[in-house]
Amino acid sequence: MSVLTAWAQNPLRVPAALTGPTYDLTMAEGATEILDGVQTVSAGYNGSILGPTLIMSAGDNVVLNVSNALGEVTTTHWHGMHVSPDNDGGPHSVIEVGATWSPAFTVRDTASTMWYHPHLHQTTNAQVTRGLVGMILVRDEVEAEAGLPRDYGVDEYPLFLIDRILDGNGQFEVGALGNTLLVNATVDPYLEVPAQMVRFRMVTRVQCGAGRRAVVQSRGDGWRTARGPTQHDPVDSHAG
Ligand SMILES: [Cu+2]
Repeated sequence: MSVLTAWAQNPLRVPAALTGPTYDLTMAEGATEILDGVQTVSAGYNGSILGPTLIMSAGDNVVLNVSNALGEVTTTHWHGMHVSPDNDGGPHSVIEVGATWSPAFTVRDTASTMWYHPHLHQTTNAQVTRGLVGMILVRDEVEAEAGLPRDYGVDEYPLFLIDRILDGNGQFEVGALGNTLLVNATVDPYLEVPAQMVRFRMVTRVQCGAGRRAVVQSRGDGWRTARGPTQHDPVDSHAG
């Protein structure tokens, strides 16, 4: 139909959703076909790459059981969440090999888009690079009444827009500037969506938008923008 259609070849990976109050996550290594016919050593929560989207509601009392089957020590940090230091999974909350860490807390955040990832000194970058990232969506009554799409996987999708270095053998390499743009660990992705407003929850570390589409941003770093939703000019996505 268009240049974009010819360019986008792979169905977007859409992480499964988990709802609470108990969330079971197992971190493990795996292999993922990112480039055609190549198995890339990767790691994920409950799968070979990425992690399920954790859907929470403000005020929920949640328990997260994080099991470490990675074969190396790690942590899991709830990036952006308002939780006590004991529960936030920073470098001090080490999960030993084979152990399970079970923080429990009340969700104090209002509606927001956040993410989770390992946060251990020295190894954060390597573990995140292999794919250990997942999204957290907090819902509340204000968001429910805002009329935004909120049917996860139907008209609401998480998008991790992250560049990665893939070496000559198609393996992840830790580094600052990637040579491959991945959306949910998918190269050249496409997504079939219903003919209506669709809501993308984005976590990105690259300058990028969603193809040639106008982007309406209603949150910045997990929070509502001060002036309400802002209309951005259409932007192109580029690899690297
Ligand atoms: Cu973080």
